[in-house]
Amino acid sequence: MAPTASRPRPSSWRAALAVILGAILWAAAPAAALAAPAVPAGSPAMAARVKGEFLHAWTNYRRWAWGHDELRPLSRTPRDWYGQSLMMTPVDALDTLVLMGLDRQADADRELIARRLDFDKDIYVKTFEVTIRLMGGLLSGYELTGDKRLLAKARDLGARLLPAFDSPTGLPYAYVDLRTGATRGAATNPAETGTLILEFGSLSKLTGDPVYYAKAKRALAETFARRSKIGLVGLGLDVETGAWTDPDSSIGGGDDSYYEYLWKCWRLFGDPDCLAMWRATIPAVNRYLADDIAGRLWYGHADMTSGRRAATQYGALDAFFPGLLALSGDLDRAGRLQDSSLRMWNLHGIEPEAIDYKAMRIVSPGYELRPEIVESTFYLSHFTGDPKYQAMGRTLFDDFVKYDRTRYGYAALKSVVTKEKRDAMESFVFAETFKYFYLLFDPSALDFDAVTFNTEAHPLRRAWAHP
Ligand code: DMJ
Repeated sequence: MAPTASRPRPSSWRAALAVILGAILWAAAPAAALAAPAVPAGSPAMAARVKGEFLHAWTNYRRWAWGHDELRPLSRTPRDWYGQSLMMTPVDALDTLVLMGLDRQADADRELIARRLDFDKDIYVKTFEVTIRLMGGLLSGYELTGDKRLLAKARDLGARLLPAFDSPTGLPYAYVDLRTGATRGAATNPAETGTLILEFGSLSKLTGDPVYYAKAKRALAETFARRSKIGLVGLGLDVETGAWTDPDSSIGGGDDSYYEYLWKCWRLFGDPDCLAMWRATIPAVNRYLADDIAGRLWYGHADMTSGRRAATQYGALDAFFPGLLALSGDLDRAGRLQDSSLRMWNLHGIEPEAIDYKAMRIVSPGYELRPEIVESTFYLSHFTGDPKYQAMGRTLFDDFVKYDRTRYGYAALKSVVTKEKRDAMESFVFAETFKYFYLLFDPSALDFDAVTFNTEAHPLRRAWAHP
């Protein structure tokens, strides 16, 4: 997708005509017809602010940590996850730089990656994280820029990760050594076993080698096959025995993107098996995990076998779910749950990692600069066209800047109560948090219908079908 292939901005007379026609249709149309997506106009001033803040973080990353995985935004020192850099921030940030039209910075970043990113390292890496951040970022970077060096890197990485799937069940080990292919970490969860198909599948389609799609799809299907009789998955899974080690079921961390990839695998590849798995899963999620407390919709935890409520906990990671509900067509639940996410955010002016939604009190007080609530605001704005979501995004962004901005970037919070900062700025801030803010306020920057975002917000398209 070339960034230039973006939606044209409607001229003012066309916009006026659309409003008049909309009003006529509103009066005449049946309720179902009103659900059609209406892309909001956005806010150029807010988009410019977001871009300015993104540049503040990026410029400091460049100055103090160039080539390293991350910048520590309080001490202005670099951090590498595994002692050696895999360029998490440069790869995660590349497509955001392109979408924001920061061409000079994007070119410099792309050269850094193409020339210096080297996967031939004797280190155990997390299969899931490296796939969603690095493979996802390299693939979307390739699709946006046409730079074949990025595709070659993605392929090299994919080949090095393949041994992860060599378990007795086909479920991937949590860690694989990039040089030797040795594996470790039999203990894993559905998010880690089931969030690989978008990246590995795209790699197969782009290279013509079916092995990647096949391995990742098997891992997804093996996860699904282990659902309980009532259709839920748990939280802990052993890749060697295939047995559950933790029966807790939720939409939160450890399960979250497993659901996401069931739907998105269908959306990106049109794979009917993925649609069937989604259809066999989402009713159970809505039945056993959804929770109505005083007229408000939340999603809590339940035992995967009995469906009994295990905890009334919801958090920053769960806040992706309104976006997924909206993308899959359930705007009613999506809107209600998003209102609850905003309530969680407003408890202390910025969201904590987790709350007990029944008592409305904090369970885990940190804020990691997570994107999920912004992501859902973006999807809801796209699908409803309701200006309320632009206003919501403005509130979120104002708070984000107010509490997280530092002299050298953006910092996580130790506690949303005290607002004390932590010396950490994860690469997903560049890949996701700023990107979803930007696209919320400038929807014309990308053709939404042409792409499917991986769980790290890297837009993937059917590039193999329409090169
Ligand atoms: C990101 O790496 C991805 O969005 C993942 O699916 C969940 N956690 C972080 C952001 O919070």
